[in-house]
Amino acid sequence: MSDAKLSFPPEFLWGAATAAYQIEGAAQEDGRTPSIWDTFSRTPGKVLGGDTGDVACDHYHRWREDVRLMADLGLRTYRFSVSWPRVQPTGRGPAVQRGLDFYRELVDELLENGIEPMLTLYHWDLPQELETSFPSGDSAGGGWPERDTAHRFADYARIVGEALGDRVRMWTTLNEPWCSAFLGYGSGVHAPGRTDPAAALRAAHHLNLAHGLGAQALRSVLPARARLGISLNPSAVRPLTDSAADRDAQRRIDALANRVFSGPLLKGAYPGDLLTDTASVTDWSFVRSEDLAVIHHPLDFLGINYYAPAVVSGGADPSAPRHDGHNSADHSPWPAADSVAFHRAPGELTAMDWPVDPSGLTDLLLRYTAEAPGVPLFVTENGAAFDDKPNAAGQVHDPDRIRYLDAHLRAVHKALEAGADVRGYFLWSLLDNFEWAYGYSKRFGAVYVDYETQRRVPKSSAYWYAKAAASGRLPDVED
Ligand code: GBH
Repeated sequence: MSDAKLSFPPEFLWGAATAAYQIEGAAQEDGRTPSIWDTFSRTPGKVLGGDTGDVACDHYHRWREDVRLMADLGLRTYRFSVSWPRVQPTGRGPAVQRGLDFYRELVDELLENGIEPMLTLYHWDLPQELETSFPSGDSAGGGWPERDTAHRFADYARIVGEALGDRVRMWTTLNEPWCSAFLGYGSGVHAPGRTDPAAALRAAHHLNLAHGLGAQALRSVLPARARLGISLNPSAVRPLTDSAADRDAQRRIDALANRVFSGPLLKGAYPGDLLTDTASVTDWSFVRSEDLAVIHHPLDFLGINYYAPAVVSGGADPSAPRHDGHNSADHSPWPAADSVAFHRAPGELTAMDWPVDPSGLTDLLLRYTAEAPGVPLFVTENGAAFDDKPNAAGQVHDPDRIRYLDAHLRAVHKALEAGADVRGYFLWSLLDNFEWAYGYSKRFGAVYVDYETQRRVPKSSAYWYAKAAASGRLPDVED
């Protein structure tokens, strides 16, 4: 692997990412109310080990130290999310000044250290009240299946935009709406844990609408220099064989994973095959024709989150056990796709049992270069969990993660060479943190967190990445 060191454009932004519920803790401080993840993590059996985000990395109190860490590592950008229930408890009505001040102080500290903030408005922590109490009664519950939630999101976007628009340039509305819709309301492995395929599709549409209404609200309050995007987790989905059945399975999952978002966002329409594939589940009458123009809002950039590819085949026995990465779930996250079987892609496995295959990242960057011509791309998340442990000297050596990062940055470089306009890369994650349904059992950080003492220990991958950020070239990978 010690061929010519690959170099990246000088203005390439080297960053790291986190999300509010995964790191902040302080769940009940300064007027914050519960989000759907507080409720879900308190529901027995939903999160491994009964873990919650109550304390997490205690970032709410240690943010200065964490910014110093980023500065020491030479990061040029930091992607974080705002906790909706910290800023607008219950998701309706006036903002809590203290909540906004927390993010303002964080942003100022970043800027003072020369680190450009990228702010995500929604990384899955919906105020519980919006899930529980909902006005129209036209769906079986509240939350994202309910149209009103998209309007509540736009109000919240305006609040944060007004408060921080003078200092934050890069804004993203949603993180991975696929997960919110299909893991939250379909398979039920994420909050709020509902398992209703029709609700999942309604949620997907109302998340799209929230993005569009949120983007309009932001444009009305942000200065012209602001840049506005969304982070998707498109699936690099491949057919197991070249058979017609497997290629059709690929098409079907591509519609449910990718085109359900990119269709309205980039073309102003849902794909016809998605509507027919899912006709047994819903008639899509919740989509109003005027919604599509709202969602089809010009993006200043598109964020791609990538971890691993998927391999599918068709013609499966719908009653056979599934292997789609949600083995403990009784319910599929893929509406009307019971005939699709998921297979383990080849490659070394991470601690999540996800295969290491960087080629999917190159493929996706080139695909979205073609589908969103002229729209700059960011890799807004990429990284891996491994079984990291401090050695006797207290250091954490993680050569697997260095190899993973090196391989995926090479995949980004390959896309750059082939013409993709990739402006930056955010390592997931800055810190070990609350890994959703897996609690604290999975460590994605470049920095190790001792949850007993809250001590942060940069892993060897953090030093490797710091060298890359400083030089714009990939350092050697030693095993
Ligand atoms: C991201 O989610 C999140 O944004 C972040 O908060 C999280 O900590 C991080 O990644 C690590 O998990 O074919 O059903 O098996 C990524 C979630 C992981 C969801 C891969 C889809 C495989 C799809 N995605 N998963 S499936």
